[in-house]
Amino acid sequence: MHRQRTHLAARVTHVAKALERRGIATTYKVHDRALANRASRRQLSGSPVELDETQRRIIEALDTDGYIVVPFDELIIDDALRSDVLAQGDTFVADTERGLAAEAEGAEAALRRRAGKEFVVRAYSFEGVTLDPARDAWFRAAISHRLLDIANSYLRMWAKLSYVDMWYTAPQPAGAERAASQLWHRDFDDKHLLKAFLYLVDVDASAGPFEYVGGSQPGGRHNETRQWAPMRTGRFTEEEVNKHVPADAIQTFTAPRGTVILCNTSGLHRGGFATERPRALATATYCSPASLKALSERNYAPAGDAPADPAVRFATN
Ligand SMILES: O=C(O)CCC(=O)C(=O)O
Repeated sequence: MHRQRTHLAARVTHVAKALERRGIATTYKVHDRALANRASRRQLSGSPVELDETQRRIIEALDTDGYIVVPFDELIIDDALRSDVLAQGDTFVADTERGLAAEAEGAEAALRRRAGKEFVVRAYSFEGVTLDPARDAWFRAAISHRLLDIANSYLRMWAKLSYVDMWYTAPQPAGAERAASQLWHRDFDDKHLLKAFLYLVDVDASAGPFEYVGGSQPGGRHNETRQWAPMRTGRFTEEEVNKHVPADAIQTFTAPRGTVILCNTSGLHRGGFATERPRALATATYCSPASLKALSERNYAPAGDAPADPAVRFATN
């Protein structure tokens, strides 16, 4: 009797979860086609932006390949902003290394990590931080028109800035296997996605470089492998990727400090499997309003009054 009840309860939970997943996916689709994203597409077409040559080149590459690598000084041309961001990165790296050293000495773990992805130490994580652009240079860069106009133009709508953070990935212990986002995957929470990764240290092959299958974004030339769908989670084995993707489509981004990778991570990607050297980067995610309605969570609240600029206000609220 007890065993039967346990079995039934498990089945009910399984069915309820499946229904919930279907409901979330339906909410996303409705918002993508008819509601939030439609309104957002109108916002962009109602107030078109002027892009310069660099921004146009970036969007063209993102459309074709799903990624582009840009030196930070081409992306952010404001010298003071760039140097503030890099200084903020240096402080984050120094604080994290001090925290890791203290933990190694037996201090209670005080650094921000997320369950299941403990190999990444985060500046903010999902702990409800309030970000003030006057004090947070990376946030300021993320909402600068230089970057926001690229995100909006690539996504063909006013984007939401859903995630702002800095990550530090310490080398894994010898013999560790790839786990979580170190394995090939597609982000399941939006197909209208643009992530920025700014390397804060030199990243070589031993520091867990970010990797991407060029053209694996929705609509791309290498998009056949288990295509993106809302809530479709799961990892891809190396064999599966190699079977469907030519070797030269796999991009491994070893690069110096001050390199930015912009990329649509609903395409196939992985990274952060540091083996010898640590990797540190600043990251920002732009997604569609449909994603925030159904599938994503914002990791910060903007400080102070709503920004006067309508596209920035929209992105951060
Ligand atoms: O840490 C990495 O390089 C991978 C990051 C990732 O999978 C993501 O941001 O979606």
